[in-house]
Amino acid sequence: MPKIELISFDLCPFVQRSVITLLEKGIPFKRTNIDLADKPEWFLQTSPLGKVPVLKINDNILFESAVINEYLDEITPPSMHPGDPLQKAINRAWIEFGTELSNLSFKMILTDDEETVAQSLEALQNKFEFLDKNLTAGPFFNGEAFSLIDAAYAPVFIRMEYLLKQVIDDLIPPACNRALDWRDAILARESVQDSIIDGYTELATARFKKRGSVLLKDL
Ligand SMILES: N[C@@H](CCC(=O)N[C@@H](CS)C(=O)NCC(=O)O)C(=O)O
Repeated sequence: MPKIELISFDLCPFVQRSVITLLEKGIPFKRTNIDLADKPEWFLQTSPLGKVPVLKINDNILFESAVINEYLDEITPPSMHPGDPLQKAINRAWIEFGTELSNLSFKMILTDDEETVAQSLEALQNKFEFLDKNLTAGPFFNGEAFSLIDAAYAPVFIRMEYLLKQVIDDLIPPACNRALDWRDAILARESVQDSIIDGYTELATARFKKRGSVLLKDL
C-alpha cells in the first residue's frame, strides 16, 4: 500500500467523502488539516485549485474528491462503485447532484440574508423530492452494498442532522420516504459516524455564526 496523506479542512464535506472511503476500505492514512482562511504556502504550491481535499500518494498529488475516491476504490477491491458502465455513469451523475445539495445547504447556512435562506430551503426541498423519485429499494443507493455514492451524500446528511436540525427539523419533506430511509441507513453506518469530528455541532455552529449566518444566529 502506498503512503497516503489526506490534506484536509476540519469541516469540509468533500474531505469527509474521502475520509469515509478511506475508512470503508481500511486504508491507513495520515490526515493533515490546514486553515482555509490562512492557506500555508506549501499548500498553495501543492493544490492546483487551492482546494481540499488533496491526496498525496507517495510523491504524487490527486485532487477533486470524486477522482480521489475512485482511485482509492480501484486500489482496494472489491469495488464500491458499479461495474456496469451505465450504472456507473448514473452513480456519477447523482454524485454531482449530491454536490449541488451540499452547495445549496452551505449557501443557506452561510448567508446573512433571510430571503436567500428561504430560496435555498425551497430549492433544497424540491431537489429532495426529485431525488426521492429516483431512489430504488435501498437501504443504500445501489441496494444492499454501501457504495461511493453513499459516501458522497453522507456529509450533507451529517450537516442536516448535526447542524441544521437545531433550526430546521424537516428539511427533507416528510413525504420523501425513500430519501429519509436512505439518510437513516447512511447515518447509521460506522464509517460515517467515525468520520464526524469531535465537537462537530459546536464547532460548525460557532464557525458559521462568526461568518454572519442569519439561520444560526439565535443558537
Ligand atoms: N469539487 C471539489 C470541491 C472541493 C471544495 O470546494 N473544497 C472547499 C472546502 S469544503 C475548498 O477547499 N475551498 C477553497 C477555499 O475555501 O478557499 C471536490 O469535490 O473536491
